[in-house]
Order: sequence, then C-alpha cells, then structure tokens
Amino acid sequence: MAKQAPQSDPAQDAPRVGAPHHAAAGLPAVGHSLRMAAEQMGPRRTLATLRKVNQPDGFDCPGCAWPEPGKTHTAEFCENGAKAVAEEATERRITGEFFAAHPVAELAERSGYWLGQQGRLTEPMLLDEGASHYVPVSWERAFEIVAQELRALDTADGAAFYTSGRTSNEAAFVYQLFARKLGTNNLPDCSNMCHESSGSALVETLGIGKGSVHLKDLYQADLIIVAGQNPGTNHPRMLSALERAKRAGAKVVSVNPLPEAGLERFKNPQNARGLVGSGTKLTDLFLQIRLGGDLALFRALNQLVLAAPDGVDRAFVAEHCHGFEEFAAEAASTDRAEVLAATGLPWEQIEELGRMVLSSKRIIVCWAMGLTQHKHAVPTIREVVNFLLLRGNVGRPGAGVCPVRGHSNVQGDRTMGIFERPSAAFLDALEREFGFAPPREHGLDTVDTIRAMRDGTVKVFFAMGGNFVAASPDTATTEAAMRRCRLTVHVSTKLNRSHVVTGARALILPTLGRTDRDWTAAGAQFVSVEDSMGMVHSSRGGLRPPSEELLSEVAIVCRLARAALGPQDDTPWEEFAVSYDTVRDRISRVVPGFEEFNAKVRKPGGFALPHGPRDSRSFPTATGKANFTVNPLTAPEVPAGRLLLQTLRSHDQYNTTIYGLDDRYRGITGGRRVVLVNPADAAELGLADGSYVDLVGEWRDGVERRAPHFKVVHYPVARGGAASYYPETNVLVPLDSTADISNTPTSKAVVVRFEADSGL
Ligand SMILES: Nc1nc2c(c(=O)[nH]1)N[C@H]1C(S)=C(S)[C@@H](COP(=O)(O)OP(=O)(O)OC[C@H]3O[C@@H](n4cnc5c(=O)[nH]c(N)nc54)[C@H](O)[C@@H]3O)O[C@H]1N2
Ligand SMILES: Nc1nc2c(c(=O)[nH]1)N[C@H]1C(S)=C(S)[C@@H](COP(=O)(O)OP(=O)(O)OC[C@H]3O[C@@H](n4cnc5c(=O)[nH]c(N)nc54)[C@H](O)[C@@H]3O)O[C@H]1N2
Ligand SMILES: [Mo]
Repeated sequence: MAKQAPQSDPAQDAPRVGAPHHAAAGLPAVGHSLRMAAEQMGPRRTLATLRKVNQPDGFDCPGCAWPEPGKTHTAEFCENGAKAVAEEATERRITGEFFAAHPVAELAERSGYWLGQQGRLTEPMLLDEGASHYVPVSWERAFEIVAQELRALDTADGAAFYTSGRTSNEAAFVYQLFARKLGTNNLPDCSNMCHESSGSALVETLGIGKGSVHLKDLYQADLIIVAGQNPGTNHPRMLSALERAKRAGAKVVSVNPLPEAGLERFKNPQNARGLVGSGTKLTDLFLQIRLGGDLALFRALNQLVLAAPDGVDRAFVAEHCHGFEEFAAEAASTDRAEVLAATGLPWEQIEELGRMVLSSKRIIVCWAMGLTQHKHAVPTIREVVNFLLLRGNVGRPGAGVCPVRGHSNVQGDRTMGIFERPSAAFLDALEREFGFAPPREHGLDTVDTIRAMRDGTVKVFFAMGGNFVAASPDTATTEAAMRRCRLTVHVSTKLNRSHVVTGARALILPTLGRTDRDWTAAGAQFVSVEDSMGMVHSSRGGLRPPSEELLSEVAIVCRLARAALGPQDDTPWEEFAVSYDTVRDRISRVVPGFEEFNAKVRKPGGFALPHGPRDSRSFPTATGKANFTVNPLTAPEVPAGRLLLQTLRSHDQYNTTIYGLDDRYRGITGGRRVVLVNPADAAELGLADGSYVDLVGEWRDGVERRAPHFKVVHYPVARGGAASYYPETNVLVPLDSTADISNTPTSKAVVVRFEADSGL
C-alpha cells in the first residue's frame, strides 16, 4: 500500500503529553489566539480584522456556524474563530514563482500543515497534461479549459461539482444553477460527510432538516443535553450561551466518551471573572458513554418516560404526532442488559438523567459528529426526536432539536440547492424562474462521487472550496480516484493536498475569502450566510485582497458558466457577476423564506427563515404530522482484541487545515500522531503509555488500511473505544463503511487492531 504524505511533518511530530485540562477558554485562550493571529497578520491588521468579526458592518466568522447573539459585543469571536480568520487574512503569499520552484511531485510529499502555511493563493494556475509544474494561466484560458473538458463528456453526469460549506448563499445559488443548466445534479458537498444523518432523520420525522431552536431558546431551557459534540474546541461561542443558560437555571448534561474540558468548566474571556477566576461549571451530569451507545441511551430514556405516570405529553402526541403506538411498543420492550452493554453506563446514571428529564418542562438536545458519523446515525437521531416528541419538546420556547452545524455556511448552501437529491418543489421553482428543464434524476453524493471517479464515470471534478482528498474517507482509494480524472479544478483560498493529487490536468482558481473586500464594476458587494439556527445575515469583508488577480466565487462561477454554456444561454451571468443584488432577486423568487431578500438582508442582524415545526407546530412530513419512528436497538460490534476508533478534531485545526501541533485542552502538545486509549484497555492489549504502534483498520473487504507510527496515550476515554485525529486517520475509514440512509462515512466507528510500529 502506498504511504500517504502525513498531515504534519514527521520530523516535527513528537507529541508530548501532559494532564488534560478541566476548563476551557479564559486568559490563555485569548493570548494564544492573538499570538497566532499576529504571527500571520502582524499587529495592526490583527486588530483591524478581529474588530470586524461578526459585527453588523463586518464579516461572518469563517470558523463555525454558531449564531451571533443579537446584541453585539466589542469582540464577538473566540479563540478558534480568531485562528480561522488569521489563517485567511495572513500576509503570506503564494505566487507563480513558488510553483516554478516546487514541482507537484515534491509538493505531494509535503504535509498538509506545510502546504497551508505557505500563504494565500494569488493567481490562477494550470497543471497541464504530463507537466511537472503548475504554471500561471489567464482566467479566460482557465475557463476555456474547463469548458472544453465539460464539452468532451458524453453526458453532464460525467462531471461532479463539490462544495465545502464556506461558500456564500449567492455563490452557492449560481453554482447549483450552472450545474443544473449543464444537466447534472451531481452536487456532492461536505454535508454528506457531516450532518447528512441529521438532515435525513429530521426531514423524515419533523419535515425539515434543520434545527428548531434559536439562541433565546437555550436561555429558556430547563435541560440541555449535549451529545457527541465538543463545543470548547469546535463551537467555543456556544459555551457563552451555555453559561447564560445555566445562570437562568438550566441544567446541562454532556454525553461523550471523552471528558471534554470545554464542557466541564468555562472561563468566559469576555468578563473579568472568566479571565482570572475559576469560571462556570457547565456540566451537571456527565455520561461517559461508549462510542455508538447513544441510540441505546435514548431508547432507555424513552422507556423511563413512557413508564412514568405523567411522562408523556398526551395532548401533544394526540394532536401533532403519528406512529406513537408502534414506537411505544418497541421502546417499552427495551432490554436493560442490552442498554448497559451498548452504553457502558451504570443504570443509576441513566435513571438520574431520567429524573432530570421528568422534572424538566423544556428540553433541548444538541449534537454534532459524535452522533452523525456512525452506521446507525440516522436511527440514533430519530430516537432523539422520539425523545423530544414524547414530552412535547418541539415547537415551544426553550425546547427542540439543535444539530450544531460545522462550516459557517453549510446550512445556507443546502438551502440554496446544493444537494444531489433536490426536492421537486425546488426544481419546479428553478424551472419557472429560469425557463429551463433541470435534470430530475438524483445526482451523486460525496461517497458515490469517489466511486464514480474510481470507476471512470466521473471525469471532471470541480470543487468550490474544501480539501476533498484529505477530508474524504479511505485516502488511498480517494486519491487514486482523483488521479483517474481528466480534469480536477479547485476554487480555493489556500494551498492544500487536493491541489497536488490531481487528474490528468488540474487548475487552481484562487478566490476571495470572507475577510476580503469585494469590489465589482457595480461597487462594493456583500454576500450572505445562514447560521445553524436558520438566521440569514450579510457578510462584508474589509481587507485588501491578497492580489488584484483574485475573483470572487460568484464571479468565477458566472464566467465559467458563460464559457461552458455559450453566448446563447439566456441567464444574465455577466449581470450576476457584478451585482449580487440581482442574484438575490432570483433567490427571493426561488427559495421559500427569502421573499424581499435584498431588503431583509440589509437589516442589522438579518432575518429568520421560517421553520414550520418551531413556528406553528406544523410538520411538512409525508403524514402531515411529526412522526414517531421505530428504531431497533443496535450498537457497533467490536471483535476481541480490537478497539473502536473515532477520528476527531484537535484544538489546533480547522478540519483539514492544521494551525499548530497542540491540543491544549487534552494536554497534548507538539504532535498529532497520537491514539488515546483507556488504561484498562491498554493493559489488556499490551499497549504501554508512550509506546508507538501502527493502527490497522479492519473491514469486511479484507483490504489492509494502515496508519503507521502513532504514540499511545493513556487517557480517560470510555472503555472499548480509542480516539485519533482526522485527517491523519482517514486512510483507515473504508469508503463503503457508511451510515444507513445518509451514506455518511462512519468516521466515529472504525474497528482497529494495533501492530508493531513500522515507522513513517
Ligand atoms: N476550531 C474548529 N472548529 C470547528 C471545526 C474544526 O475542525 N476546528 N470543524 C467544524 C465542522 S465542519 C464541524 S462538523 C464541527 C464538528 O464539531 P464536533 O462534532 O464537536 O467535532 P469532533 O471533533 O468530530 O468531535 C466529536 C465529539 O463527539 C464525541 N463522540 C464521538 N463519538 C461519539 C459517540 O458515539 N457518542 C457520543 N455521545 N459522543 C461521541 C467525541 O468524543 C467528540 O467530543 O465543528 C466545526 N467547528
Ligand atoms: N475522518 C474524518 N473525516 C472527516 C470528518 C471527521 O470527523 N473525521 N469530518 C467531516 C466533516 S464534518 C467535514 S465538514 C468535512 C470537511 O471537508 P472540506 O470542507 O472539504 O474541508 P476543509 O478542510 O474545511 O477545507 C479547507 C480548504 O478550503 C479552502 N477554503 C477556505 N476558505 C475558503 C473560501 O472562502 N472559499 C473557497 N473557495 N475555499 C476556501 C482552503 O483552500 C482550505 O484548504 O470533512 C469530513 N471528514
Ligand atoms: Mo462538518
């Protein structure tokens, strides 16, 4: 098996291990973020930039999709938001000379960390067939090359158009329009690897694939359950919301195989007590669950609620729900021994949570990748919905479902039609507005796109952002698939691995980021985004772009569309490219909830999208009601002598972008190739603390998937499980190991065995 270029430089990757922290943020976080920002941007630019994050006249933080509180603070950003901003607003630059000095074969040996550290991309680059180096290319020529390769396809389905969730609403809308005008629904996106399971479960049960709470609901809740999410690192601003909820009397329960520092205590860097004091204790009850045990946990809770005298909100169930009897019969029969085995929890803890549930009127469940990236992710989330429906916790203040999104506009991109399985209603609206017949057959999602590239049916791969080969599962398979393409194209801000593992020809199209000023012939433009709670607002960058050459994502799509669709196409692409208001006018006529878009988006704070279940307890499902579902109890099976590996994020990364080699809250510094193992499991498996091992993935296809040279760290993870960082371990995630229904790779459940270290 070919070895992968590691994400971090092996020479520098020497993890040291200290004690895990028990509190998040506070003074060290502020210092850390400012230091990283100043390194990339210098002190003046740092101040000017960070002042504009998440302000009404500023730009939307590219860090995560957590909403902004209505009232603006002097600084509404967090440590990791500051790192995301610094990464983009860096003063380092990559020019044509850089590519002349570094052949692609050499860049392919470099780590992802090194590639990312080289700076912002500044001009379009072409890697021609058989060439060893990228060379500068004009925009016209670049678009012509893409158009040529698209024309050479037998069918438009020979192309796939990937989106990473930073893309603005306006860019996403013109992008999907272009793909559909070409004739394909092949619009895979990062969501397919992320919250797709949430969407699948919520659409079926509630009729809409989005969360049903606003920020103010958190402040009104009696009980907030945070399951499978690490907000201290990935959504730090959520900690302020939890702190405020706690002040208002809420209890917080965290369900996680790891004791995550951010959920234990929070030192709010925006007040003095948080900066120097001991902070607020956030978690009232910590359930250290086994990987994949959540379905069993929620089944058990539902059984307890069903058995309690006043457990079920009978009126709500009778008026608004469907399928209660079948669900209740199944849940009532839940076998306690199975629950204990699947969760690894003492029964008393589950009962304790049961009592908290029964004494709470308003309950919110928040979740992220710990629930979505399992084989049984969709049934797990359906069971969470059952749990909330049982006591009427949907569609009233202080209660609801809260899938916490990742990328800052991943939810908006889906709203704009970035979806391989668009609804008929969306396509009808597109057809009416633009007078063409959009393709109706479903397109390819991320996993199916990789299969199609591997099998030679997709030959042109186009990415609007992201880092497809590093973020996708089964790195060896995915890289080989990418290399089989005729053409691979990346619209990007920074250099990454996907630029150096290419098709026969490759293009890098550099683009403006969130922080950059966007001027066109029609004047200053702004874009819009939708956060995790369905709030839409504007985002306006203020920095001088890294080069005069850069085009916005909207302009890139529009110019490409003209080149590919020809002068006869009647969409006013030229107008769209200079005035985003004209794009928003179209969106307002195609996407429900965006009526008067141009007016509403100009109001400070933006506007809320309608959400039937939340606003009026109307459920646009197949039955017209909220659906209870029957979810047989399952949990991952792990053969003896193996552990179940979850692949997660460290504190110093943004997905495949590595900021540094520390994972401060978990006490790990100076390296990323670590595997966290429970000391009792380690003793049974003979894994000494500090020793080095290879991780070998096991899957029914018998293919060997090996991630060499990981340092064993004895760590308080739940028994039977282990944890390592993504993307170093993506090589272990089998392409065919996906969640039922959503087809999301099972990144939180990979069976591994441990072998002697083979070195890097
Ligand atoms: N700084 C920073 N912010 C980010 C990102 C980033 O990389 N860096 N990424 C963004 C993106 S795209 C996303 S999707 C989000 C991701 O946000 P998270 O979902 O918080 O990210 P992960 O690191 O994958 O963490 C998964 C959490 O779930 C727990 N977990 C794993 N398996 C299970 C399980 O079976 N049951 C339970 N109950 N818990 C489990 C893990 O221990 C861990 O705490 O963050 C977004 N924000
Ligand atoms: N094993 C494992 N795999 C996973 C996960 C996991 O938990 N475990 N998580 C999955 C999840 S939740 C997600 S969301 C995916 C993420 O998958 P992706 O979204 O594909 O990956 P990112 O690392 O976020 O993409 C980073 C790149 O985006 C580009 N970029 C940044 N900002 C912009 C911009 O404004 N415009 C444009 N055009 N480009 C920009 C930069 O070039 C940067 O290198 O990974 C998934 N893969
Ligand atoms: Mo994500």
